[in-house]
Amino acid sequence: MQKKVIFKSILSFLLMILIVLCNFTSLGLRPAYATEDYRTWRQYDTRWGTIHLGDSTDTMAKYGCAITAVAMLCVRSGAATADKLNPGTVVNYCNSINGFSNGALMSWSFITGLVPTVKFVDSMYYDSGNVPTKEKVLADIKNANSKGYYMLCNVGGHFVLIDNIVNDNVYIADPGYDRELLFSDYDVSQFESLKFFTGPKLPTNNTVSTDVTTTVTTTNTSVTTSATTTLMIPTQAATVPPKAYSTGVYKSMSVINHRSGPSTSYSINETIPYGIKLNIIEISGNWGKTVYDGVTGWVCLDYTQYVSELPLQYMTGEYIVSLENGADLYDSQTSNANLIYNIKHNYVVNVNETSGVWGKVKMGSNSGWVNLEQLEYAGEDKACQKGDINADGSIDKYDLAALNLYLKSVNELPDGVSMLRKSELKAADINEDGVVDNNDVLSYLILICIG
Ligand SMILES: [Ca+2]
Ligand SMILES: [Ca+2]
Repeated sequence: MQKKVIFKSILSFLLMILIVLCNFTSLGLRPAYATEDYRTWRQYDTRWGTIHLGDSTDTMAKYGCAITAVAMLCVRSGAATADKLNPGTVVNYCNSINGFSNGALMSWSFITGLVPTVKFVDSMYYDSGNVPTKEKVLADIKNANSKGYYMLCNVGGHFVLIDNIVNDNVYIADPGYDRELLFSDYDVSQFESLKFFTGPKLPTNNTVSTDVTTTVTTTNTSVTTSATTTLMIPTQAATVPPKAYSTGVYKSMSVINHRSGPSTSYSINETIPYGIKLNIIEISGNWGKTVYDGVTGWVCLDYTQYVSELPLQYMTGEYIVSLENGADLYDSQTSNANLIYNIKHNYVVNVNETSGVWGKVKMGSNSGWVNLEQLEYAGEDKACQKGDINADGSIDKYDLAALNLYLKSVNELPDGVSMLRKSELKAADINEDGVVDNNDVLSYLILICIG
């Protein structure tokens, strides 16, 4: 008995040491150098690559370009130094204020809470009504630069920092790749938007901000570096680049009102949750006409984000429930019909038939209809490496956690609703016996603990 107790305490002591060691190694503590160049920051850096964006399965390594780019912008503008702020600090802060929804940033203005002298001003979107050509984008960037803005560019779903403008060359700092010239490295026709910010001083085409001069080698030798520290932000507000809305598909970026006419003086038909894709069929100023839940009305487009040109066509295949409150499955194609089931947030369903905005989902021997405006099309089957369920490039505790959650959910969910996509399930079957079960958990444990 006595021996057993001693053995137990030795075991727990060893376990404690192991846990402490694991914690330190998993933090990947590296000395932070004041002279670190923000242009070398990559979203997949081991210091922050495994941090999740909110409570989604998305990681910095996979979707951290926006956070990494905004961290770069803070240092580039002289508002922060690389020894005090990096993409890890920014994502942790954003998580602490619940700044993500489904892994997507709720608002760029969050950064002011962490770095008070950096402020998000506005976005300029490119689309069929504002076609991105090299001449157009270059003029927009030069114009915004002359107004005192620092900029991020969405080059097709990926964010980069506009670092320097030298004649007609736009140099970038890229969170994903070792790329440095905007127009040579990216296809301008894919550009989606520019994001404008102000910093503690006006941007100048200096080679680097003063905080990071020591380690940087630069090719922009002909640039003047004068007056980088003496310029101050003008007291009057800078002119915000005008927004030109055009018809197309827009996504609600907050809870918005669906009104009977194009101004706030019209009555509210219904509120539209965050993350809903809307077909905007007519424009009146900053208002867009759209049919939502069978009713024609208007939404203020300032609270939306442009997604694509019309029309929004629904395809069959896997869909993910993007709404916090889930999506309702009805016995016919109207929300007045009988409710069959509420499919919870982030769950996956297979839509095997579509009719307008409605998608048919088979659930056991039953089937029902769900409004596809409330779901996110999962796209083509993603290629998952065996074991890497969340497709972040490594097989680790996060994949194991995803597997455990899945196994727990299987008994509670009806046939046809799943926590994981088909391709993710294929990856989860790590022992390749055709079923996903506790034997896979065992295989994961062995792989993660023993390596
Ligand atoms: Ca993984
Ligand atoms: Ca298996």
